[in-house]
Amino acid sequence: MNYILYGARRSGSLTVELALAEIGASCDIRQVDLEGGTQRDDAYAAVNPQRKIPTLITPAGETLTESVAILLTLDERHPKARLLPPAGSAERAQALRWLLFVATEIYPMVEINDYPERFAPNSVSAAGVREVARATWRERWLVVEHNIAGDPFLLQWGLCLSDIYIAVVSRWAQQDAWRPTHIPKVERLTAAVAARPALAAVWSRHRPEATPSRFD
Ligand SMILES: N[C@@H](CCC(=O)N[C@@H](CS)C(=O)NCC(=O)O)C(=O)O
Repeated sequence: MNYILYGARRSGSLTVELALAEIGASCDIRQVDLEGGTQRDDAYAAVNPQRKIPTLITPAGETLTESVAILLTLDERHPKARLLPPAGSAERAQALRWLLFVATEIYPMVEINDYPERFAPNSVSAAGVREVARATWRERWLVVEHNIAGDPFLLQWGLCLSDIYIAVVSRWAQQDAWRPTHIPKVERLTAAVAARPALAAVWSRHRPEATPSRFD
């Protein structure tokens, strides 16, 4: 049986799809219509109680949620793919440090950007809440930018899961005009992820051109 990935174009499920491509594992994609809000349906909540994507069903039938948990599980189960530096190494510690920074400090801003009304009490404007999220977003990406130690990847060690995560998440929140001048290392890293032979086909399926969606 293949992996089954619940996801949507350009969304967080792309991190998992890219990791599976790097592993060389095939997966069946089940599209979730974020624009139509089907992730909120009870049928999908039975798959992922948080009503978000990604969700990965393993060949053994286990349900995995939370993008970082999924990626770390894939690394454990496919050691030959070298998705992270070796356990116990200084490089792995840095890879985990920045993977978790993006997952916990930056990724949550995108929910505020995409759905500001969820975070705006009655008297507060949703547009104002979104602006705060975008300012925080930019500030935190600068922290990542200044800690990219490799060229083009995060670490001199070479591509790891943190690069895939940085490439996918950095495209969001409508910051296309800001990124090239402020976070050029993130841009170079993303271009290298997109051009990697094992990943290029998946990347260009999600981002064939610059057609923005509400979730970019
Ligand atoms: N902590 C979760 C966050 C997942 C997440 O926010 N996914 C977004 C798509 S990138 C989503 O499903 N949004 C739909 C919603 O919030 O209704 C993870 O890392 O998997």
